[in-house]
Amino acid sequence: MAQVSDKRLLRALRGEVLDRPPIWLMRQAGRYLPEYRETRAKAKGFLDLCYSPNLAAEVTHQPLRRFAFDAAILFADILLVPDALGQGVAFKEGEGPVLGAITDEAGLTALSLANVEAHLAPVFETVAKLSATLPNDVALIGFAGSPWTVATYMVGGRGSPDQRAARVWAYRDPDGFAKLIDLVTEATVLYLQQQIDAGAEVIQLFDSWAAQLPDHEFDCWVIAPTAKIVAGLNESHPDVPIIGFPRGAGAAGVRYAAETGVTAIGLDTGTPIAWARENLQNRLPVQGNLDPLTLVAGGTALEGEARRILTGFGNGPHIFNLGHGIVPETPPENVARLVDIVTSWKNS
Ligand code: 1CP
Repeated sequence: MAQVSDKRLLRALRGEVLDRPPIWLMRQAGRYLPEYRETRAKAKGFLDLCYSPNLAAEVTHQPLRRFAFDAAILFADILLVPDALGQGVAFKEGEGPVLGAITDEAGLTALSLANVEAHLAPVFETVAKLSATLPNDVALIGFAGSPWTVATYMVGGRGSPDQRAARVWAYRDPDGFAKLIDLVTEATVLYLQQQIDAGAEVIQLFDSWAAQLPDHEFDCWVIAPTAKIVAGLNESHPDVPIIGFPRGAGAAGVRYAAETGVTAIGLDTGTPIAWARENLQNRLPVQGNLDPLTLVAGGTALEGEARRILTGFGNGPHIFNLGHGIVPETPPENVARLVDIVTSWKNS
């Protein structure tokens, strides 16, 4: 039988209320660290960095050398899945990701599951390296984008403020759009199973663009595919906890928590603490939800908000994190200050 881990993140995910919550931060590796920018300059491009196990493992380690985080998150990107499906993804300097947009069912013929696992093999190698080299008390988080969020990039061809292209296709031709979602769902299950086999101890599903969907769309494109991924992973790897992050879901987060089967739910910056305590934390562990911009501001704003979250969620299972990723202009010393506040906290 698998041994029960006493790593702080895993204890919180089992529902334990701890003396202080575990802490890790979304995008804890990245452009706000000078050593990341240095490693990044050595790679040919961003994708090359993701597909080079030595470099990807190095940037995953970098924040842990500076800060006492309780977890490391694999360095990769949610858009590796469309790349592995054959869509062709490029990261242009200063512009973000660019993909050859697929806007109707005919476009799906360009995609195939056949090469997904072989294409993503370097990522599994990164996970294996991390699993062998991380400190004993640090949990290793693997991740993927959720199918809806990944599809918004596949259909739009780039990031967009309102995910218009995917939403229009989903309304115009729900059956065709469902085929795209099913394909991404299947690829994601394979991808995450192999991350776990290589040593990932926790999985996070990023649904960064889950806001703005009406009830029926939220059920079809956010809840249903997430539930399929959770069921697939539970079947092959029943002991691995899954954190779902449906950013911007608001009150629909209650249905998401009840119906997807996720172990824990990530809360964005705008989620009111008292509401989340009563509607979510009473049923499952919650993660979040410090505004990443308090980390840019620092000082009393950072300390006040961090303490408000620690106090607000201190009586139930909680993982300290941001409500969205660290932004590049964050001073690293503010991250050090935050980790200090959280790791010296004692719940009363
Ligand atoms: O040039 C660079 O160095 C690129 C910056 C960068 C980084 C550091 C990108 C491009 N991706 C990443 C890494 C990354 N992306 C991680 C690594 C682990 C960590 O957290 O430390 C993770 C988990 C992601 C996930 C990701 N990628 C998401 C979901 C989380 C979120 O922030 O909402 C999304 C939406 C992406 C797409 C993406 N990757 C990169 C860019 C510029 C974008 C587009 C964002 C947008 O549309 O606004």
